[in-house]
Amino acid sequence: MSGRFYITTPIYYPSDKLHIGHTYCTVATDAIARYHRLKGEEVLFLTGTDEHGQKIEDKAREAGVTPKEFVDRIVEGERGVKDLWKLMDISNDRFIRTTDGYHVSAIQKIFKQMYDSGDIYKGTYKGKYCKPCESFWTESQLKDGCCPDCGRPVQDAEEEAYFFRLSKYADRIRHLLEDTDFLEPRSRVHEMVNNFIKPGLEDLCVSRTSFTWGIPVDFDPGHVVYVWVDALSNYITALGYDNDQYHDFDRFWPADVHIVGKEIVRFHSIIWPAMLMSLGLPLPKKVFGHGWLLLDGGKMSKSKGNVVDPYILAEMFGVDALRFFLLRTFPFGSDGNFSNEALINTINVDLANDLGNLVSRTTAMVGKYFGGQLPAGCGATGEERELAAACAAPGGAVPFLTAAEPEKFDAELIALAAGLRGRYEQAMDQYAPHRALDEVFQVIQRANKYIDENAPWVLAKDMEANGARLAHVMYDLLEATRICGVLLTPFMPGSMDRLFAQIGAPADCRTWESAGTWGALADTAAVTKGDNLFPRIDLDKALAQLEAAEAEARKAALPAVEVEPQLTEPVDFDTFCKSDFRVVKVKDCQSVKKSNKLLRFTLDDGTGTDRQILSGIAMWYKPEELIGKTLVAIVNLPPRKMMGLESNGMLISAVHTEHGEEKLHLIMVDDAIPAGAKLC
Ligand code: ME8
Repeated sequence: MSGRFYITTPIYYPSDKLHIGHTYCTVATDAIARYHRLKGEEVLFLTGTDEHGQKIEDKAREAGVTPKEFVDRIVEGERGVKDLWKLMDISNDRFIRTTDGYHVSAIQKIFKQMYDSGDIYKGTYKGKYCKPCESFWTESQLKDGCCPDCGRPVQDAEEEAYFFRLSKYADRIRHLLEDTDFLEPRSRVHEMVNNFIKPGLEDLCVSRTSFTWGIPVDFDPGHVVYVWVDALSNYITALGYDNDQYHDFDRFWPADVHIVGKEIVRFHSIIWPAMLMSLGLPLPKKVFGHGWLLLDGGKMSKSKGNVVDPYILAEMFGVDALRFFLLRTFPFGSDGNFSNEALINTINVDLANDLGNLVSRTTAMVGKYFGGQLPAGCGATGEERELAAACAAPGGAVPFLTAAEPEKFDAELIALAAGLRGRYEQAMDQYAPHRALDEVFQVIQRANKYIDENAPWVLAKDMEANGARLAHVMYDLLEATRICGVLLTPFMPGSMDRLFAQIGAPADCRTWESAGTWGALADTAAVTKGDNLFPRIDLDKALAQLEAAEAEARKAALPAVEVEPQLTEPVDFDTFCKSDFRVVKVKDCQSVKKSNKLLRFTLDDGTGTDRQILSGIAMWYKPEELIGKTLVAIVNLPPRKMMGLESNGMLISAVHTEHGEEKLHLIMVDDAIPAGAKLC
């Protein structure tokens, strides 16, 4: 198998930390890229970050840094985009940042090329702009007066701008969408044609003058290139189009597939092909629009406060378990509801129970009954190899199985496992990783059933009579496990390495070729029972831990120390002097019944009569630790009743916020200062 495969993810906005929804898209693309590498293809997998636009300019201003400093922190900084992809074992070959110099100058050339050919012209933009989506809309495209993508309010916009003649390409785009399989799943084609093409494609505003954080139009200072023209072009600039940074354009363009989320299908299936047509370049072979991961039925977004942190999940459950869950659970083209419970259940059922048990039972039995090595000659028979070859042949159906038990069990397992690669390939080629995984798990489940059918522990009771049969059963289990392991590698690369080590599968038994061959594993392979590949997770305990970890992370994301801003309104000196601050000594301090806030102080204020003050500080101090302390109080406030008790004055404390949590410190002064001393 050979050939080239160029696959891309969308390039991410580094305006906030990435969440599990972004991770879903990149993990899916990674599994598809790894699948093509497994098949022996030369793969170029591109991802990156889309760093321009008003949203980022605004966020940087809020954070008090330059836009470049802002994006640098999110892309390159600790737990940033690059760190996340490393953690998730993403095997991208290239990472583009749209602030990279070569991309910036290439965009200027691309823009000029379209201008020179007459496809970009100058006009006046009047319309609606959705700032969070960085999208322009016409009145008729709005949904209830709001952005049709995110539902947020839009702003009026009018300015001199450049336009791209999108309307000119309407017919060709319609043909591309309706008459080819350029865009999948098919349901997205109807969406595009009905919502955008049929109402009439209007020319697209492709420059802005109201902000500066973008790629300047070099022949007209003051204009910056519309962020989507800049972003979409990453797929060709990262190959070296119009730049000398890379030299892969001729080898890898057109792309085999752009994997994108459903809300950006419009940009990829209408605007991007039109831009390429204008540049006279071939079109990508496919755009696949996957669904969203939803939380409680809504799209994940930071603004809704329901972000699920992939770092926390990967650290708690393991990177491979998380990767697997995302692709096993949600049909790739549709939306799916994410929940921590579903994640844990999938790990327990599929990975710990089905796969984990198969591996640990098999390796343990080979250890127990054969000292970790099966006898030579126990492997696949000639007949079995023939059966497997018939099932593995393209379009090969399972022949009618005539064998009697127990050979019937062998034949069924072999037939199912031998045909697996073909079924898996078909699903992967249709961008249905969930179906590919389903096929693998049918074999895993069949293998577990095969253990019960053969009851090796019964065979082992009489090794002299049954030893050869038992060895053959063990071999079949190892071989079925190996084939599943090869096909699971694109999904869980790290764990499959460990699996192969346990079943003694060398490099040539981990290949695509070998996944289609029953009997590739040597019958005398050295088998070792290692640690459980996927330990079972206690649901309740893990949910509580997750909640605590998420609360901790939320807290850590808040500023370390915050103090209230100082008042700027002046107070005249005489007014200030009317406040009477005195040193007081705590004679007694008690909690107040039925209140978890108040403490009741009995104070010596130097007058000879005890003063009672109630203070809402029970959260920070225990009453007994305050007895004998020297504090400061304002003593000329009018009396106030709290919980039926009178308070005469107020104790003075300092307050600030630490990681979102309010902290309070009573002002304590030198014990040598006598009660009643006035503060001035
Ligand atoms: O759109 N479920 O960047 P982005 C599934 N910069 N996928 C999700 C998701 C969710 N809950 N949330 C986000 C952009 N995504 C542009 C792309 S490409 C030239 C420019 C997906 O960071 C989303 O659908 O907002 C998109 O495909 C990707 O994450 C990046 O989103």
